[in-house]
Amino acid sequence: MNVIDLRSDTVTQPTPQMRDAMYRAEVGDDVYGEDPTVNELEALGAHMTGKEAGLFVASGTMGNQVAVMTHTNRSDEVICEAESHIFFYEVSGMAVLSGVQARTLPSVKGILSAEAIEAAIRPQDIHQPKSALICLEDTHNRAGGTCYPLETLAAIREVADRRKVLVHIDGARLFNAAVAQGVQADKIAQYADSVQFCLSKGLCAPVGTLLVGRADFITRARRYRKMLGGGMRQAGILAAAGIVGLQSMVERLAEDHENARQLAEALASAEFAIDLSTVQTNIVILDVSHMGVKAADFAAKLKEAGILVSIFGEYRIRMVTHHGITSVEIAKVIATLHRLLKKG
Ligand code: TLP
Repeated sequence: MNVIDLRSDTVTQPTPQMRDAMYRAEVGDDVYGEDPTVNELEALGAHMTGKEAGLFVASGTMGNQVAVMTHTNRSDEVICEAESHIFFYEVSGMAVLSGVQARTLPSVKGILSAEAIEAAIRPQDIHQPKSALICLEDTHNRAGGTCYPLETLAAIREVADRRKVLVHIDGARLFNAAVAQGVQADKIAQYADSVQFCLSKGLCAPVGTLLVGRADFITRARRYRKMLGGGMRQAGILAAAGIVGLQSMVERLAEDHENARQLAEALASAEFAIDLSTVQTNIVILDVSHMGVKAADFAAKLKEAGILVSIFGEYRIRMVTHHGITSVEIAKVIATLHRLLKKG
């Protein structure tokens, strides 16, 4: 049986063009700054996001944590959304590695408003932590791949500047947001002091993330990457695939969005509980509570039918479209879900 893997876009395989580029990559010792392919990738990522410099790190988690380490001091507070990856899925990294406290805010579909953020910024008071950093997630994973409207980002930037707080964007899926909004990534990144974006998700590279920002920020971040053991040597082998990802895999993300939309619309019309307004990119979140089953049991039934999904809560299932999923697979998933719905 051919398995249809909708657990995540992290399961994507490097393309033949990537494998070829990896095979041919010119490499050097990146801790000495001598890997030409890593240098090229960092410059390309910085250019595409309108930032001065870039840093190739092992993962999105490392990109987020190095950013927090670089932007904050011990005892600071970081404002983030209540279900953001940086708070929800990074093993309390910011508390452990940076010695900071998270101030989590509820949101509407993953999107924080400038007003809510401003209300959470602390006054100067010897008893209170300093609000040092705002972390936004674009697209927002647990909210179903939602994008920050550019005007919301602009309003948040205005608050951040006025209240002297920095902004980091967890853009693990930054290019999904850019493609969905019909803009270049720099139009989003312009509102942040730093952005991390993953090469290993929809862009299909096997490993890696770029952290981008001002040159002095990246110089300091490079030391924290080293501290975490993330100074890699002939990493150009990996960076080569990232370059191919950035150069040739961005526009095609629209296909993944189209497939997610088709899937979501077909399921919504069959009375599955889906909030179509959140299906803006490549993620579909399905609520199975009204079917009288738990997400784990429903996922097990899907697995028997050859479809893998992620469990995102007691009654929530996540399906992610990506390069390995064509409209043919989407049609099969729709048919299987219809069958399961009828069986109850
Ligand atoms: N997300 C993974 C899981 O960890 C949930 C996934 O399958 O979606 N920020 C965001 C918004 C993410 O979605 C992820 C990965 C990360 C950061 C971390 O990236 P990695 O896995 O490279 O550390």
